[in-house]
Amino acid sequence: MENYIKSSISEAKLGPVEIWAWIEKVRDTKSMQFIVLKDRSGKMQVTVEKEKTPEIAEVFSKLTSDCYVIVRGELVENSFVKLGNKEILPTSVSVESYAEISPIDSESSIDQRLDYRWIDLRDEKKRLIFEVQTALTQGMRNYCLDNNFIEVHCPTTSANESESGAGVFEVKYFDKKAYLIQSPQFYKQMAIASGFEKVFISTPVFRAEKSHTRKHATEFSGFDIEIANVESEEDVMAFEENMLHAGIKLVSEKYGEKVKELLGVDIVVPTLPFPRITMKEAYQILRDECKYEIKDGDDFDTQAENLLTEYMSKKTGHEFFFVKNYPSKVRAFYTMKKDDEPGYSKSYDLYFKDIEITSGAQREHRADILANQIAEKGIDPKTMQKNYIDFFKYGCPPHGGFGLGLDRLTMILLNIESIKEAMYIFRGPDRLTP
Ligand code: AMO
Repeated sequence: MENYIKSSISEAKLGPVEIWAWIEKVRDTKSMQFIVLKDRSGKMQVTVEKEKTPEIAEVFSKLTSDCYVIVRGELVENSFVKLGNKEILPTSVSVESYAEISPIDSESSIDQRLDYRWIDLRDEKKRLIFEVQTALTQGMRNYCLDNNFIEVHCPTTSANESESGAGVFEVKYFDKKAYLIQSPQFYKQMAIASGFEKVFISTPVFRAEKSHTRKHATEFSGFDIEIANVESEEDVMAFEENMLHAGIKLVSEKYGEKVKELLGVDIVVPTLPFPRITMKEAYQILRDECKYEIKDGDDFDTQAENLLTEYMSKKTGHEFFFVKNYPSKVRAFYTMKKDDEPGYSKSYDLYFKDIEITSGAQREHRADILANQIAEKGIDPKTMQKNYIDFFKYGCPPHGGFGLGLDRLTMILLNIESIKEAMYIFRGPDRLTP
């Protein structure tokens, strides 16, 4: 009885092997069969001489692409085999799963492909997106851990909305109404009031917005940070640019070459610091350089954003830039106002190429001022007393933080056309499956 060594395709050694793999294709000729197996690590040929092993040939003759098999046999060298100059001469094959003909192919539309996302993802180019995302979060996470951060896990339900303006999903919570979190905003600020000083949260975030754009999803992955003892938004921005640098550097080291080869994209590790402009400077640039009419105090619309990002990219040659000190009226109630510039706040957004990937700010940590700011936004502060404003009534350090959209970051980093392809499973206004 031969002792077959179970291994992945790339690790298989010459001699008796056992390979668990997908069938990529079967080529059946009169006297021979050539089968290509594939797993995550690579591809390998199985060669069957029909006359020698008719019972094995019989099994393979019924198999099509995407069946899943366990093949045992002898891995031998053969310089005629294009695929790695090796082949398996099988002694047995067991079919673990038969596959019907795939309902999608390379011509299918993105929405057809998303209907069968698990098949769509079998492509190594698609898998690479998630290998990159894993390295990206590993790099960012390591940066947080090296800086003594605590990771906290929080509920995705809440009694309140935290981001006025962004839509919220209501859920039935026994006899009460609850919301799915639009951001872990309250929970991360609570950690600061708990004395945790530096926290990060990786969590699903929900937005009930009927937007059909390349950058909107109704549920996405938030990577959120909150830091105590910040003196302004600048401390938060400095942390973020370093964290992103660490994440992208790891991606470049681990996957730079593969991304170039398979996706044709250069992973550019950004230089530090990232360029910064204030919102007032942005108004000036839009009016003077881009000939775009915008009033002080207004938020950007899409056209303003496009013009500004194009200008900044030309001017700085950098793929990232911060816009800081937004008018208070366009920012959430938790944002600290600027003392020295009435009407403006200690807030920022970070752009990566033409897409906003982060919002951040120093927060208002004084309970009475916070309650006033909530009222100014037309919300009754009593509705947020117990589960938010009270966090700041019993002592709380000054603090700030940011929310980073991981899917948008992945999309821009890999030059992917739509967020639908940058996230593992997309959720949008018309999609709740798979
Ligand atoms: P904001 O609402 O700007 O800020 O969200 C933070 C980041 O989340 C991503 N994002 C989205 N990604 C995909 N689809 C969407 N519909 C979507 N909406 C937002 C973006 C965005 O920059 N609480 C604050 C953050 C903070 O101040 O800490 C917040 O949620 O990348």
